[in-house]
Amino acid sequence: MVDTNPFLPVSSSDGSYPTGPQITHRKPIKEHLTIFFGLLAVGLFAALLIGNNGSDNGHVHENQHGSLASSSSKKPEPLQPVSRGPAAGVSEKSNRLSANVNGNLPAYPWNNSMLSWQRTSFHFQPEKNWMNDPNGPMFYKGWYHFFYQYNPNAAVWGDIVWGHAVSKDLIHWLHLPLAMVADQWYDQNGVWTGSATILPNGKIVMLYTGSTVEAVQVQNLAYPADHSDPLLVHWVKYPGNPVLVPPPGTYKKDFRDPTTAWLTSEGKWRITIGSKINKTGIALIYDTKDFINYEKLDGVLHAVPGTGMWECVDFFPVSKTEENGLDTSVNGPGVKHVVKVSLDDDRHDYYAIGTYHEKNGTWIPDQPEIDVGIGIRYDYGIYYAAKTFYDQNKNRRVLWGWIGESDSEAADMKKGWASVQSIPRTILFDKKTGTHLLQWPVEEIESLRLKSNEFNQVSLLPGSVVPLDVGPATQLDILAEFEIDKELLKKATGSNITFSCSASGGAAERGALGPFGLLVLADESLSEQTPVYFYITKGSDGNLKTSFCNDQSRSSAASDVNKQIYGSFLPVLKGENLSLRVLVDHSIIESFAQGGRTVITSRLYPTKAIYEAAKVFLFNNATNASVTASLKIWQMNSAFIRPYPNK
Ligand code: DQQ
Repeated sequence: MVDTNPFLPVSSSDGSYPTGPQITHRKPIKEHLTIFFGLLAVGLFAALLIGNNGSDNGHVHENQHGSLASSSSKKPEPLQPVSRGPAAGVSEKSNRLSANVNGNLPAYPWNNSMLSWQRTSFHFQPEKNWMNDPNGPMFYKGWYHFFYQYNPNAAVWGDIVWGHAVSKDLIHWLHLPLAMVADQWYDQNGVWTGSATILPNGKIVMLYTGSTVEAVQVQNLAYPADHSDPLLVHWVKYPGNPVLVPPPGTYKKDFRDPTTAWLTSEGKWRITIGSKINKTGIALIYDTKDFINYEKLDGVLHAVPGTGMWECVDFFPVSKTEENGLDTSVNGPGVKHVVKVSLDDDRHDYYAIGTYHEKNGTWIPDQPEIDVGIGIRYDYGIYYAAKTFYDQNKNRRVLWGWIGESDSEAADMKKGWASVQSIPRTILFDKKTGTHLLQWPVEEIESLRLKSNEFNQVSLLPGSVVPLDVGPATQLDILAEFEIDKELLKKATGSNITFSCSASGGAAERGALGPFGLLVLADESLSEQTPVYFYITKGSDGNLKTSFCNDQSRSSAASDVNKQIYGSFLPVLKGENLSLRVLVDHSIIESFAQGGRTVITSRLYPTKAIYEAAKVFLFNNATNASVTASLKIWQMNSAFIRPYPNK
C-alpha cells in the first residue's frame, strides 16, 4: 500500500501536497608468542628497501621482473584517464591516479587471477559495476539499510541511480532492487546523494539531489511506498518535486547533497546543503515543517574561504562525556557539534569540532586554525563522501565512507567493478585531545574473526625485519602495540627538519627514531610490500612528534596504480603506547592509529603478494632505536554479501 501522508503534519490546511517549492527567507535568529625470530635480517631489510628505491621515485618497473615482463608479448598501451564528473557538475569521478601522473603510464598486463584476487571479502560491494557515495543509511524495523550511488551499466561513474542493500549486522548484506532510478525530469541526469531522516512517528523522509535534464542541481523528496515493509523495497518520489531549487546567486551546479534533518527548539526541521561562493565553501541552511516547504535562513551554517565546493556536508552532535552516539537532534550542555565536508577540489573529507548556535543556525569551530576543510581529515588515504547516521538500535553514531579505486580505469573495466565501502566505523569524541574524533570498526566485524596468533614482546633491532607466521595474509584483523626505547627518545638530538609522510622517501627513509611498524601484503622476497608505520622526530625544542604513514611506493610491480605515500601527524599523549589496528581485505587496508585518532585507508594492487604468497612482517628501519612489538592477528572469515532471495 502506498502511503499518502508519510510526514509530520503537512502545513497546507487541506493536507494536500503543494506542487512546487516554496522558499521563504527569514532573518538570522539561528578509530604467546610464537615469536618467529628465524629471520632477523639486520641490514637486509634496509638493503631491500633502498635497493628497490634505486630509481624513479621508488617505483618498481615490470622490466625488473622477468616473469612479469614476459607475461605479455604485447607492447603495453599508454593509459589515458578520461575525466568523468566535472562536465555533469560534480567532482572528478575517474581515477586520475596521482596528481603528478601525466596520463601516459603504460598499462600493466593484469591477468584474471590477479584481478579476481582484488575483490574484497568483508567490505560492502555491489555484485558488479561502479559505486560511489553512501546514501541514506539508517536502521529501520530490525534492518540496517544502505543505499549508494550506483551505475548499473558500467564500472565507471555515470547513469547514477540508488543501489540498496540490507543487513542485520552491518557486515553480511543482502542486495535489493534499485531503490530509485533516473525517471523524472528533475533527476534524469542522475539520482545523486541524499540522506534519510526518521521522524518521531517512525516514518521516513529521504531528501536527495537530482541533476535535472538541464544538469541543474535540485533537491527532491522521496519516501517508502509502504512503511510496514521492513525492507523498504519500493520508494515513491513526491509528485511536487523538486522541493528546493538553487537560491539566487548560487551556481546551478553547486547545490547538492542534503543532510539528515535535525529538530530546532521551535519544532522545525533543519537541513544543510553544500555549495560555494567563488572559492569559499559554504553550508546553506533551511528550516522546514513538512519537508515540502522550506525557508532559507540568512547567512550560512558555516563558510571557509579557499576551500571550494563543499560536497556531502555532514552535521552531527557528539557527547563530550559519554561513550555513546547521539541522535542528530540532540543539543545542550556536554554536546559538541561536528561539521564534515567533502572537498570537491582535493577529494578529501575534513571535519572540525565546534559549537552550534541554534538560534541563528550557525556553527563556530573550536579552533579556527583547524577549521573544516583546512585541518583534520577523517582519513589520510583514499576516502570520500562519508556520511554518518545515528543507530538507535545500538545507541551509536556510525560512519560510512566511499573508497574508490586507485588503479587504472582500464583495469576496473576489465574486472567489471569499481569501489568498495569502508567497514562502518563508530564515531566518538576524543576526550583526551578534544580536537579529534575516534573512528573504530563496528564491533560486529569481530564476528568474522577466526583463528588468531599472538606475538608478545617481539624485539625489533634497528634495521630488522621479522616475518610473522600467520598463514595466508589477505584477510586479517591485526592489533599491535609498539614501544620504543625510552632512553633513546630522551638522548636523541633534536633538529628543525620537519617530517611529512608524503614528502618523505617513505619507509626507506631512515631516521634515528623511525620508521617502524608492519609490512602487509608483502611477498617472501619483499619485492612487493606496503609498510604501515610510525615515524618519530624530535624538534629542536626537544618535543617529540609522531607521524603515521602508509607507503604504497613498493606495493605493486605494476606502474599503472597509485603509489603515493599517505599519512599525517598523529597526536600521541603522555603515557600512551603507540597502537595500531589494521584490517587487511585483499585490495583494501584500513589502518587505525591510537584507537582511531588517525586513520589511513589504501587500495593496493600487488601482482605477486596475493593469495598464499601474501605475508605480513614487522620491521624497524630506524638507525638508532630499538622497538618492542606485541600483536594479536586474526584470520578473517568472508562476509555473506549476495542478492536477497526472490527480490
Ligand atoms: N557524488 C554525487 C554528488 C556528490 C558527489 C554524484 C560526491 O551528489 O556531490 O554521484 O562524490
